[in-house]
Amino acid sequence: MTNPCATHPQRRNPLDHLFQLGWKKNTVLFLEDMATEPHCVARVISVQRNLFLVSNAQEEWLCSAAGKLLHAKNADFPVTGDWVLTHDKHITAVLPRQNMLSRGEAGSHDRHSGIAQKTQPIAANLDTVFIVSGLDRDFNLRRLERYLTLVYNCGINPVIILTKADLQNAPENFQMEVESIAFGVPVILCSAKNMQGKEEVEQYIQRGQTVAMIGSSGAGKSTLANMLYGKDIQITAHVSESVGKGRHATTHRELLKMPQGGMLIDNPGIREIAFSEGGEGIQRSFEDIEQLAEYCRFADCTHQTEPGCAVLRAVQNGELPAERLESYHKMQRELDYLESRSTKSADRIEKERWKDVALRIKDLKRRRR
Ligand SMILES: Nc1nc2c(ncn2[C@@H]2O[C@H](COP(=O)(O)OP(=O)(O)OP(=O)(O)O)[C@@H](O)[C@H]2O)c(=O)[nH]1
Ligand SMILES: [Mg+2]
Ligand SMILES: [Zn+2]
Repeated sequence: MTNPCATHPQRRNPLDHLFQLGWKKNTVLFLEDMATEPHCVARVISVQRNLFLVSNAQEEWLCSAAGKLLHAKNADFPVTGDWVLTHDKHITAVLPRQNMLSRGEAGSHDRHSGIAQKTQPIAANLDTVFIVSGLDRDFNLRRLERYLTLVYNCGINPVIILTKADLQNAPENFQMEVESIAFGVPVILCSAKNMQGKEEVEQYIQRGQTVAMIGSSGAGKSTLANMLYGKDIQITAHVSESVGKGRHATTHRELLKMPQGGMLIDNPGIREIAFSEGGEGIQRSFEDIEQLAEYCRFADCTHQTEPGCAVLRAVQNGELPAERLESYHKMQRELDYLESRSTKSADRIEKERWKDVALRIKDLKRRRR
């Protein structure tokens, strides 16, 4: 396969087409300059080991990545959803990311803290993350709290999708329960059996938007992708409804171009939700506790044993479930640990990458003269 940008000079200005893949006009302005470069801007559709399937909305082709990117410590390794520069079937640079959904890598636990030591990127440049949870055994408010914190930590907007609504007589009760722990987050009831929720979900996958789905294995992510697409494009697992157990069906992630115009990323199920970096997530996902905390006697109250603690008082008089506060404390400990460990902020890494890309472009221009 040849590099489509090299063989079709008329396609060297693919920026217009890139809007079909979710390109944002003002994300990387200097790329207008790139139009005459022998480089091609493309989006990573799927990643398999060190091989990357990329698209410029006209063609798809496989790329390897320049050694520098593969050796770089995680941060520069191209992930699904990344915008990249390609040349001769090589990814030469990863463009600065708008955001990145990532989590702590399973099995990379620190023996003492029990906290993941490595970051596992899930996808980059997202407008929304669908947190998918089935209304079967999968349903768990504490787990949803963790997902919310994970997504907020990455600075992305969550939408909660409760699938398998057909398995419950009163799914609205579950919806209300979730709304009570997810302030201002849209909570949508869905069922693949009767297409419930399709229109509501569709508003998030319109042209220009990119969405990634996360959730446990068997939650119904691929089934949802199929329902939205209108035909079976993702493999799903068949599970017994009475048991409610799922097999891992989706093994690699992929960016799907949806008929609604947007891009949807299906992911394999997540077994454990470990955080990969500290952030503002906890304040966003526990707004109720944050609000109560304003009435604590001490400004730096940790809501554990302090006198005059408004949060503990709320637990005592039944306003705040004790499990929710426990969940908050546990996440707070994990995030505090991560914060203390990180030496370089995500901001700083991103700034360095910008500098690197700008230098490369300068260099290209100089050589052309
Ligand atoms: N009753 C009912 N079953 C559903 C619904 N959506 C999904 N399922 C079933 O749930 C099982 C798991 O669905 P998948 O879509 O494969 O789940 P997944 O989240 O993609 O799982 P992984 O790829 O392993 O992460 C399948 O057997 C589906 O038929 C639904 O709306 N109603
Ligand atoms: Mg799947
Ligand atoms: Zn307090």
